[in-house]
Amino acid sequence: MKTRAAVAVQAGKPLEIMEVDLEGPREGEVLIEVKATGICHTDEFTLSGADPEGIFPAILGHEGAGVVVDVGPGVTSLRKGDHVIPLYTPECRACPSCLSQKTNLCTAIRSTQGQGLMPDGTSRFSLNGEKLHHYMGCSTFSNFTVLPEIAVAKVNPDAPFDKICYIGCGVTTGVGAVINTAKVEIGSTAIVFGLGGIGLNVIQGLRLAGADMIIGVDLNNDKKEWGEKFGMTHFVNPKEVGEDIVPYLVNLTKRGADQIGGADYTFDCTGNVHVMRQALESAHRGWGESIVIGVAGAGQEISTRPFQLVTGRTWKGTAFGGARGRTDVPKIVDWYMEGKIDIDPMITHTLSLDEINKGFDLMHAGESIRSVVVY
Ligand code: NAD
Ligand code: AHE
Ligand code: ZN
Repeated sequence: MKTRAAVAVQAGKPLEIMEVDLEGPREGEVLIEVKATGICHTDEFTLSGADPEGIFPAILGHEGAGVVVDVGPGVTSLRKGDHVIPLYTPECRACPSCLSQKTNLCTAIRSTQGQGLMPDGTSRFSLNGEKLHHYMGCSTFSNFTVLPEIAVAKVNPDAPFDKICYIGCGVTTGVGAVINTAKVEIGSTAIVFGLGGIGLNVIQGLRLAGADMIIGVDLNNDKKEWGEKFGMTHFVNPKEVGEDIVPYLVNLTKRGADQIGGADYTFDCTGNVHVMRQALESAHRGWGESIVIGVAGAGQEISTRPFQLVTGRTWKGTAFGGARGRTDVPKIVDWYMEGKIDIDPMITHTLSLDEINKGFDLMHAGESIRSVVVY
């Protein structure tokens, strides 16, 4: 079949909207009509050329929602008409990682996914007979896409596509980092670095978990109002602190009899390795945990004095908020439908596929939280 898609032809170039060829689903695969897709900073990261796994030409996008329109042979858990969210972190429930119950990082199809291919090593997308690559196993910047059954979560059919697409990455990543990865306790102190589409969801996750002090750090003062909407209690702009931000934050988190300072939990939502260090070092001596969410470019490395770890701080990372997609994503959709979490105010811009490059411009300018493309 033919489908309209935004194609990443080359790193650093705007996406090109065109009609491409899409093969139907093979064994264990489903064809999905994507109804809406968010634009995540990770799409920008890959398009920019900073992603060591970036492959071109490719169809990017990994934050979608849509409807199953066809199923391949052997598919048992999905049928035509199901409302679904594509999963860049699948859940096969059979690989050693899934069976370990220690991680959400299913390894069943990770190697082909990283090569921009379906599990059988081929692509369903092409243009004039030339292969186009899949991206993060999702390629939601195409009106129709094919996914393996294990990478699809079936969700409440009453939920609006243009909002729940955000659960396909940003919402789950932010809320899940708090609940699944950090396992934040009631009364905790926390610092969130970077108040974009991920950081604001960390903030709403912290509110949900009952954190007392939720400090947001961003270079953009417009983010103060945004953070406060979702539960932030204090805002810090490093440019205005006029000193090293770490001692400033350690001082700010001194409470009652505990005059050591440092937050119980800190989160990097910037992808900047210098910020990751600040986040680790502003965690509390003895027990503070710092969670890396941001994705850093090829060649970037993190560093700190080992003494920071010797004295009891823990550095952790999280992908997709530690969520097991087929199990957890439907629950998060229900939380949204029940009013337990907010999504609507964070979707600041709704665009057509033809306008998708504007979504990247808005992100660069710091003017959007999430732009969503509606097909
Ligand atoms: P975004 O562009 O919406 O937000 C980034 C925010 O960080 C902006 O508000 C910006 O002003 C702020 N910022 C930039 N530099 C800063 C600095 N030095 N100090 C303080 N604030 C700073 O991006 P997003 O969509 O929220 O994504 C954030 C990061 O998370 C990206 O690196 C993205 O690739 C990554 N990500 C990771 C996962 C995962 O599973 N681990 C999932 C989604 C996104
Ligand atoms: N390809 C990059 C890493 C990109 C990355 O870390 N991706 C996150 C999701 S970001 C979503 O917006 C992730 O899930 N990582 C786990 C995985 O298996 O990819 C690189 O540096 O090579
Ligand atoms: Zn993402």
